[in-house]
Amino acid sequence: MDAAREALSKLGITGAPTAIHMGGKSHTGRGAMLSVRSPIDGGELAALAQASAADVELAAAAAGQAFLAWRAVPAPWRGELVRRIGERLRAEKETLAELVCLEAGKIRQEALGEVQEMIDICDFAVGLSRQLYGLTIASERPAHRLMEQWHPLGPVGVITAFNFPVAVWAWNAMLALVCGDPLIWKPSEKTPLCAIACHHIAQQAIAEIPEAPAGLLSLLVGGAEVGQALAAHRGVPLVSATGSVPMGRAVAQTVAARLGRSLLELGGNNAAIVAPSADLDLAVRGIVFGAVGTCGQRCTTLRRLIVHRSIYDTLLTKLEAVYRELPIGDPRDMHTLVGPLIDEAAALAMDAALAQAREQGGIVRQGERVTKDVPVGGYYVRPALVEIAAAASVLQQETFAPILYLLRYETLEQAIALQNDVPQGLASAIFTNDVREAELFCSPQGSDCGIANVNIGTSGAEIGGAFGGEKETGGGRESGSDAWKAYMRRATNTINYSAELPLAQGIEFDV
Ligand code: UN1
Repeated sequence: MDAAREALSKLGITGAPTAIHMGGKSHTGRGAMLSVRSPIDGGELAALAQASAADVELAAAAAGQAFLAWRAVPAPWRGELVRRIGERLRAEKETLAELVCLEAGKIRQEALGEVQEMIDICDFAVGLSRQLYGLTIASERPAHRLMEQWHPLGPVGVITAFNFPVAVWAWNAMLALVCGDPLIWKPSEKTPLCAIACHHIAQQAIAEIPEAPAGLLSLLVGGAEVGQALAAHRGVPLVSATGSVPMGRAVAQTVAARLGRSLLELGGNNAAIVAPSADLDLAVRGIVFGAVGTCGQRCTTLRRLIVHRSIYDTLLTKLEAVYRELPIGDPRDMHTLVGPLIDEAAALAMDAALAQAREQGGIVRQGERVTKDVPVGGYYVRPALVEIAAAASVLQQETFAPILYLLRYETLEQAIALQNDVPQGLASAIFTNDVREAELFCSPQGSDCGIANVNIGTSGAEIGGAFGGEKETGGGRESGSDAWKAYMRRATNTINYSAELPLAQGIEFDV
C-alpha cells in the first residue's frame, strides 16, 4: 500500500525498510522473507528479509559497549535525550498514528491515543530522570551511614506485541534510557513498520546528543528465535516481554535458567462487575469501549461482565442495542468505532471460541463476520455478547477478539469470587455508586488483579500508574509509578566514618 510508504517517507525513511538496525546503521536481514500485510484489506505494506538469532549476538555486543558510556552520563542529561524524542513524537503524532492504523488496524482515535501514550511516557521519564531516588536508612552503628543507590542495569531486551506496536516499546525504552540502559527491541512480526518508524525517530534525537553512543538502541525484526536468543543472552540482564502466556512462559523459563530478570505483561481475562446502584448509562459507555475497542485485541479488553441479577435484563437490552449499531469497518474512516481483527487466524479463533461457548450452553448474540461496507480482504466482525453459565470452561481462556461473556450474580462476594476465578489477573472494574462496594472491591478481599477500577472500564489505563497484573499475567509492572526500579540495580552502601569498627548485630570479633 502506498500509504505506508508515504507515511514512512514523511518521517524521512526512504528506500525499502530493513530488519536490522544497530549501531546507528540499518542492514538487510539474512533470514526468511516477511510479508507485512495490512489488516485493513490484507494488502502487502512491505516485504523484508528478517533478522536471525545470530544478529542478537551483534546487537548485544553493541549494546554492551554502549552501556559502558551511557551509564556514566548524568541521568538528567539522559532525560534530555528522552525529552527530544518526545518533542519529535509530538511533531510526528499524526504520521505515526497513520502507520499504527495501517499496520495494526486501529481506528484513528485509538491510534492517536497510542502515540499520545508514548508522548506521555516521555514526559514522565524526563521528570523521572531527576528523581531516581534511593533511601537513606538509619544505621544501627554509631558514625555509620546506610543508604541505597540505584545504578543502571545494562542492556534491556524488549519483546512487544502487535496490538500496541508503539506505546509498549516507549514505556520500556523511555524508562530504560533515563535509567542508563541500552535497548534491543524485537517487535511483533505483524507490525515491523511501526517499529522501524519509532526507531528512526529516536535515532534522530540520538544523533543530536554527542554523549549518546551509537549502540544505544537496536531493533531486530525477526521471529520467535530472535526473542529466544534475547532471552538466553547473558549480556541482557533484563528481558521485558509483552504478549501471550505461552510466549511469556518460554521467555521466563529461558531467562530464569541464567538467573536473569524478566518483566512480563501477558494475557488478561478482564472482568467488570455491575452492581445494582451503578449508573447504567455510564457503565454502558465504559463496557462498550472496554469490550470492543481495538476490536477486542487489548490485553486490557473487557471479556467478562458480571451483572447483578436485578439489572441484568435491562443492561443486556441496552448493550444489545448499542452493539447492533456499532459502526464497523475501515479504521481510516472517522466514523468507524470497530476496525478489523489483525488477521484470519484471529477471526478463526473468535469463531472457535463462539462455537465452544455454544457447546457449553452459551447463548451467542451477534458476533458474525461482517462483509458488507467493509474493505475486501480484511477480517471484520460484529462484536459478540454471550450469555453463559459461570462454570463454562471457555470463560477461563483469553480469546483475542471482541467477545463479551455475561454472568449473573446475587451477592458482591460471589461476584468478586467469579471475577478472580480465572488464571489471569490483569485488569478489573466495578460499576457502583455504593462506597462500601467500591472499597471492598479495591481491598485485599477484593479484585486480585494488578488493575482494579471503579466506574471506569478495564482498558485505557493512564501511563502514570504501574501497569501489569498477577497470576498468569506474569507479575511485571511497566510504565509509571516506581516501575523504573526494574530497569536499575540497587546498591546498598554502608559507610563508616568513625575510627572504630563496630559489627552489626553487636557481634564481638576481636583479632
Ligand atoms: C496492552 O494491551 O498490551 O490500558 C496495553 C490500556 C492501554 C495499554 C494496553 N493503555 O488499555
